[in-house]
Amino acid sequence: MGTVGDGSVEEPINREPDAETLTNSFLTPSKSQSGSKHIAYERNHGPIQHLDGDTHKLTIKSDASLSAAQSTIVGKPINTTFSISDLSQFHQHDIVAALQCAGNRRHSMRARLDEVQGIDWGNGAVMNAQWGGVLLRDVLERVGVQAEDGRADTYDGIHVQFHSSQPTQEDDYYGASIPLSVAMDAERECLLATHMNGSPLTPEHGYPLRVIVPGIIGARSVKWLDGITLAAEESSNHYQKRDYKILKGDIAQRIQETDDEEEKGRIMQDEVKPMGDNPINCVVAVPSEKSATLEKDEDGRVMVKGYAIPQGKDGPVMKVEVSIDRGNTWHEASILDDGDENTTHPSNKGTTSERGKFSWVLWDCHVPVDGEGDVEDVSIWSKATDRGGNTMDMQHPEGEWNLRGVGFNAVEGRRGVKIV
Ligand SMILES: Nc1nc2c(c(=O)[nH]1)N[C@H]1C(S)=C(S)[C@@H](COP(=O)(O)O)O[C@H]1N2
Ligand SMILES: [Mo]
Repeated sequence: MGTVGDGSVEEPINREPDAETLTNSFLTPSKSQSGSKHIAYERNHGPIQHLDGDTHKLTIKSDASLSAAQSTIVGKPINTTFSISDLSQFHQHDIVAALQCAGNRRHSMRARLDEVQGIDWGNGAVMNAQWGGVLLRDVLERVGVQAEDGRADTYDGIHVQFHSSQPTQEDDYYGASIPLSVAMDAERECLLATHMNGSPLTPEHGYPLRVIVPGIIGARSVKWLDGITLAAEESSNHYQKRDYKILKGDIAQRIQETDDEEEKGRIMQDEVKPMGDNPINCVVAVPSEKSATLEKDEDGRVMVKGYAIPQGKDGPVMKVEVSIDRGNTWHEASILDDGDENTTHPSNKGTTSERGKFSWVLWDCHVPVDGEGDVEDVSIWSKATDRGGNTMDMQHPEGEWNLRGVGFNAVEGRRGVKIV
């Protein structure tokens, strides 16, 4: 049973903070201190679920689609059920990871490039949280999946499908999948999460159990998780097969030109691969979307602030640079949380050398402004580089269009700003 404010299948709750509020803290709280304001973004394709953590069950199965060889890896046939209390018996693991909706920054793409389909997200459809729970890998190993370290290709063609019995707008449940190689990758640290920032998940964020797939678009981090199926196919759920895809060029054109809904779906389903890793991203949060002017300080500098997210598992972000002259001069930003204890794996100190590999970084930069007078129509660019060497596309500073407005990561953060 839902309560007022949970949204419905027809009108789910979707909300985000403004980017300035969002970047006030390294870890994004679910709500403001008084509890009156939602802070961490919420993305729902159906009503928020209120589940009972004492009776909730997660069922893990293997599927008949697996070949004989695949069944050997998977340890066939699997059909096991865990309660939340069963899961609490596994080694408890914490990671700090950014969770970003693929539609983050869609408004900028729409306003700047061309019309796109989807919720008009600003720059706040992202959060950075400390997630606690158990490693998906540990649970899969327990039910019989072989750990094939160094031989990940033996997982080829096997998918881990996630299931949530939540009615959704486009399907009768919410589902997603990831390749088994990702689920078993020790470097990826996929979690079956029960906690966010040290407290049990709130209903909004998936209580009592959700998936967290670090470095991969938020759509795969299934909330209110009640089923996992190991199969030779991706999840057949709408949100895996017919949504969250980058539709551009000829494919976008064909989809736009046909009125046949079935044909549109078929093209999306059969011709385009699902989105996976987040692209590297760097976003200007201050000046916020609402402010059209920036004031110089007594040293003739302006203050620009933001956040940056690494690509896939190639984090952390090592460097952020800012330009207010269309890329002629770059100024190195300070990464604010550098060395901060929050950027480590909090309860696993000493067991990993990784510092905030899946975390965002917050940054700020004093940018010197040439000359005395006001400057009109300034574009603010910001560019991140991660440990894997990924950086942002300088060929298309304004960004590149795609039909669903997903994966936007333009270096141009703001345009039309006046410096006074
Ligand atoms: N069951 C379920 N899980 C879900 C969704 C959903 O609608 N239902 N939305 C997905 C999407 S698109 C995103 S971006 C993240 C958002 O997580 P949040 O609401 O905790 O911010 O959850 C994912 N998991
Ligand atoms: Mo999303």
